[in-house]
Amino acid sequence: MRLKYVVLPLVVVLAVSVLASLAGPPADTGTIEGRVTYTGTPPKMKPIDMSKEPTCAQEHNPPEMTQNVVTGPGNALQYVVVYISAGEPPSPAPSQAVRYDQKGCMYIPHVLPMQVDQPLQIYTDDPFSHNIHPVPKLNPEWNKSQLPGTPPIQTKWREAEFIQVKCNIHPWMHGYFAVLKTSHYAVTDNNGSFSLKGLAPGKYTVTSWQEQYGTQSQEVTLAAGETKSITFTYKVTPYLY
Ligand SMILES: [Cu+2]
Repeated sequence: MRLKYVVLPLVVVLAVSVLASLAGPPADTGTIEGRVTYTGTPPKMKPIDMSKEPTCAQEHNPPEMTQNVVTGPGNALQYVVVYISAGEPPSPAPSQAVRYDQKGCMYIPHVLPMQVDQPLQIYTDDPFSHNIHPVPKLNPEWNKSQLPGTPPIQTKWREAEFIQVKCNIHPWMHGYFAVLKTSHYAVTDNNGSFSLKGLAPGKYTVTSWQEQYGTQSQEVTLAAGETKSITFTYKVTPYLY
């Protein structure tokens, strides 16, 4: 009897929201994009000696270089995390997992961004054991051995922070987890470029983080549908801290 008066509007509301989600972000959202660059003389990265694990030494010929400070054309800095650190409510954790790989005695990618409470899957692709050892300050610390051919480690992080990742078997293995409260983040590519899309109009704090040189922040006010371009510049020295 009365049911159709309830069901019909509900169907209409559902259909409209499905159509809206198919159309992508609302037209009035904007973008903050730009580059991360350096001035000064960056430290020289060194070839990684993998002779303790001959399979890896053979696989990387010429050897991989250390990744503490990776530069690109036009004074670009790669592997810098750029993210919204204030100006929006925390984003809900996505159910989709992020993937981290141990491959050829390297962590791939070198810097892996994710959100607080987002599932993290750590794979090993190597025919020998690793012992992955993240070193957090706010989250609980752990290390886990992973034999070849075993399923990925399934985990997540409760607190936002930048976590150094080491391997207790291969001391040269070195990477970072960037655990963030926002869904608006990027890691710079070899041109130092980043793009934060789908931002509602408002005033934001944008922060960049580089593993040797730390964080920098800028305030950016974004009007509806606007694209703003900003640059972060790090003063670098030939020495690692
Ligand atoms: Cu290892």
